[in-house]
Amino acid sequence: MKIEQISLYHISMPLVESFETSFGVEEERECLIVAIHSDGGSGWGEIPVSRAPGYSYETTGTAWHISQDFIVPALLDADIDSPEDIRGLLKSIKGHPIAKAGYQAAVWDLLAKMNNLSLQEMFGGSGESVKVGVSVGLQESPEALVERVGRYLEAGYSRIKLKIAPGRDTDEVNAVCAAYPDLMLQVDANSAYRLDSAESIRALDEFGLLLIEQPLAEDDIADHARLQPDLKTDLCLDESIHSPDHARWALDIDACRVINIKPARVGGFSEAIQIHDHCLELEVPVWCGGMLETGIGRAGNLALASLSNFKLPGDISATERYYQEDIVDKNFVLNSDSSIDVPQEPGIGVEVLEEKILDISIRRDSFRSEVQHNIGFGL
Ligand code: OSB
Ligand code: MG
Repeated sequence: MKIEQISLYHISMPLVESFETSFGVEEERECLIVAIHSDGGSGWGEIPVSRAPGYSYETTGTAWHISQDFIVPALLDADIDSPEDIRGLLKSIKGHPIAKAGYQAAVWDLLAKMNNLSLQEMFGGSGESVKVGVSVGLQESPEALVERVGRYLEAGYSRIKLKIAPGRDTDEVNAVCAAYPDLMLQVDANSAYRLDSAESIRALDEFGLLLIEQPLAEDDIADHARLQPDLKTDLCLDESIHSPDHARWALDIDACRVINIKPARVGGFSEAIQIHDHCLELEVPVWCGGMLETGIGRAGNLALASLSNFKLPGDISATERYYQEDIVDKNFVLNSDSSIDVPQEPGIGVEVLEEKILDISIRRDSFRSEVQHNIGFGL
């Protein structure tokens, strides 16, 4: 299959409510959407970056640059038989795993559709639905947080993740635990603490949390390895894991006992499956994280989360938790057992609403290779 054309869209979607974390507040979700066109059809992928480099150094700006100047030229006119080929073609481009993952995702979608298989079948997953939870942003006060959590429980979520930050941690967790003692609860610090200022992380050890996600810096697997032995609670790494190698290194030095797999953060679904398989072998549970993806990215995350070692509920919530209107034809809805159905149609399993994408595009471009046909150069 030859890659004939690549379309790139920078879109902006209003979130149903603002999402505050230790690195900032988001009201509008900006990301890039990729379409890869070949004679066999089109495949769609998402690059779930943000406008600002709060969670990752990759932003809509860096992803556009690395796409336009390096990724797209490397892929146009390439002959592709498998998503692995994309990895080979992009090997010489350093870093930028989230950008690369969008192209790999589009190729997975395209190849799956050509083979009439769902992504779940392509990945080797199983089951009709996957267990999910919800990630709750920082709130004004512990009381407001208890109220917000209560509404998510009413909506049917059985696992709650609280965002924490220095000074907005123990009182908040205490209040939620007092209000809902049997809740499956975990917290996510998004790298906001340092080893020498992690007293509240140690204090959180008394609450019987499912896990504590990324308390220390992204580039500090070593200090996570110092912290983990002092805690009963499992540490889980998110930002620190950018590749299968990072997962292996982190587990080699016992920096965590759980891994949050976000296929985009680790460079693509192939890398995500590799990490899953490595963890399965070591009996380390994994779960599927999220980055406020649109329906395009979330469809793939659902398929991935149906692999057997995704033992904990994913951050893959219903469409209405994120967006009033999505860019795919179906909304993901929460089932009564706190699960969401895995799409079963070919490829990502949902139809992309291209008109809608055009409506909300801030910038778009379409690339074709300019092949210099042999026309004799005028001789
Ligand atoms: O750290 O897991 C995170 C959202 C954007 C970037 C990073 C994170 C998150 C979330 C929300 O926690 C997950 C989701 O529901 O998509
Ligand atoms: Mg996280």
